[in-house]
Amino acid sequence: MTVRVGVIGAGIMGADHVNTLHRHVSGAAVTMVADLDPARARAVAATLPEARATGDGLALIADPAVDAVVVASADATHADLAVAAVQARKPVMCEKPLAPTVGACVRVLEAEAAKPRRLVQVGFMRRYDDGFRALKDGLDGGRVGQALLLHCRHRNPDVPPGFTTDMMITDSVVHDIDVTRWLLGQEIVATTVYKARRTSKAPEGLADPQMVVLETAEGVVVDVESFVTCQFGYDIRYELVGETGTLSLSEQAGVLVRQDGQYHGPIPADYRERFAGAYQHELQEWVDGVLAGQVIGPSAWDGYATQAVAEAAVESQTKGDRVQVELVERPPLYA
Ligand code: ISE
Repeated sequence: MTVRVGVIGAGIMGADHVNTLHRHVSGAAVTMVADLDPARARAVAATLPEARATGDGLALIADPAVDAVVVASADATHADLAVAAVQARKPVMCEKPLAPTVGACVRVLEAEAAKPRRLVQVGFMRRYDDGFRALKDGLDGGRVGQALLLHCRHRNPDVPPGFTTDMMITDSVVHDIDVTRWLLGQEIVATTVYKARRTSKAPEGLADPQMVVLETAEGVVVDVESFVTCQFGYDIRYELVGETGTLSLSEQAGVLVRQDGQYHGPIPADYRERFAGAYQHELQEWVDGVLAGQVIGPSAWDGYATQAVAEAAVESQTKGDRVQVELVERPPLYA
């Protein structure tokens, strides 16, 4: 059987997901592409053997030739599109963030609760990366005892025009928030953001870099370096400190060279290169789940809880204080 997938959003991530679904995922065919800019939708649809293009995401969701939906449009449109897909009882893989406000995330939770079955998956692709999975297996397997501290480094070479200080949290650190919750299996209860000395390489008005501290329900302290204009490449590092040892994410795939008294290797250019394998696993496991009638990846609850932490961190950015995270009660659907 084949899942007929409609992709909403033909920008960088939408086009990337179309390409991944078409070339690397079995059991799926992209039948429709939507974008507010119909010419952009047509250009991406033209890369496929048989796909229609539209300027209307809601029409794509309603279309009988679409069984399941990928949402990769502008962040502000995510919640409405996810709710429409849920109401049409079509599984939806929604890029992060689930919605740019906690209130809009709650609307998605309510829509799912009304069905009531899981139809929404959120695009936290790091959970599908081999290295991150090995880190979790090591911790869950008891290799270093209980987790005490987690050090995260999240560096981008540069940012697109219009990137703002709060987006360092809402666009970037959201991944580290999600990994923290998933890896440690605990909610985050408080956060404090520290702005470091500002790099001269940051565009006007961007407070880069920052250190985001997260505190979990069981007392693990997590520090996340967010540095979005580091210049040298895309650099993700993790070290978990346990009671009897540490677990570190291994270095990227690629060849390391020892030659002429030097030791060096490649640094990925961006997140699409670094996480190409993770995006493939994410979409393959989503398609397999859709075919089996079960969506099991990062849930709308994960999208909601991550957004709640992100909002608290943005508040801390402006206030300079520690901010507590308040969550609604977790609905039984996400037990
Ligand atoms: C980008 O939007 C992503 O989602 C990447 O995974 C992240 O590393 C990057 O910082 C974001 O800007």
